[in-house]
Amino acid sequence: MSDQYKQIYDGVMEGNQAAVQDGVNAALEAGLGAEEILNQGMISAMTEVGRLFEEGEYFVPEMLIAARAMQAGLTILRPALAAADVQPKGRVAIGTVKGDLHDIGKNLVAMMLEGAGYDVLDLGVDVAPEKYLEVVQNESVDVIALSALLTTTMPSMKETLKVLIDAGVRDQIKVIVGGAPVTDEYAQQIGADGYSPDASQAVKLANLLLAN
Ligand code: B1M
Repeated sequence: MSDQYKQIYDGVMEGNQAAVQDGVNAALEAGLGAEEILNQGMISAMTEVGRLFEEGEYFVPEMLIAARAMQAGLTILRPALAAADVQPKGRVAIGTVKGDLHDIGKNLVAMMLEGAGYDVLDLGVDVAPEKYLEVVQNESVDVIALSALLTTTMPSMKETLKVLIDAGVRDQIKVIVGGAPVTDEYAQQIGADGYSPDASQAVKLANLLLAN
């Protein structure tokens, strides 16, 4: 790995926003391609962060600061990516379901997906089933990701699927679910396409479902 990619990679791993931004600026000035900077500097680091999280070496705080460092770098890289017409791996709309205001886990999932090369549309919290439907109908998304932290708001996941089915758009997209009280069994019961227990596995699930 060249020194410039390594500075970005190490900066993401260490959650050092300034180092990542300096590294991205230096790499762009040196004429390196935006896609290579994204893949070799950032996505490879976030993949490693996900692996360390799964192995219990990184915890949520480390993953959050790494994701924030990557976002800081992306802010600088985004115009160059747009100019280079780099295609995202897919488009994911993510939100916390109706009645639920918890967004820390959802934000982490959004950042990890973005770090993995997805175009992420963050719908925020307290997202009604009808809002997801509107997004599916108007925003050409590939995946809808639903987060719920309360047992009382989990039924909104089922309701969202029903609204998508009733509108005849269910087959156009993949629906994935997660959040502390959600289980694989529940995901199967409501007819979601997949469940992920954490942010790192949400990326793997999206990759699997979209065959990336
Ligand atoms: Co609330 N809260 N809270 N809360 N809160 C919990 C969830 C609770 C377990 C606490 C407890 O009682 N022990 C409990 C829920 C009980 C239940 O229903 N099972 C609870 C409650 C009851 C409430 C209120 C009702 C309290 C009240 O007012 N009486 C209220 C509800 C408000 C509402 O939403 N309408 C409430 C409010 C709040 C705060 C606003 C104060 C705050 C939220 C701030 C915010 O999010 N901006 C808050 C917090 C912080 C928590 C705890 C302490 C932490 C949640 C968190 O951020 N975890 C939580 C207790 C706990 O979990 N220890 C609790 C860290 C985060 C990284 O993990 O969100 O699980 P998590 O996300 C993970 C995975 O779940 C997964 O990946 C993430 C990263 O690995 N994941 C997905 C999440 N979404 C995914 C989507 C996917 C895939 C994976 O898509 C495919």
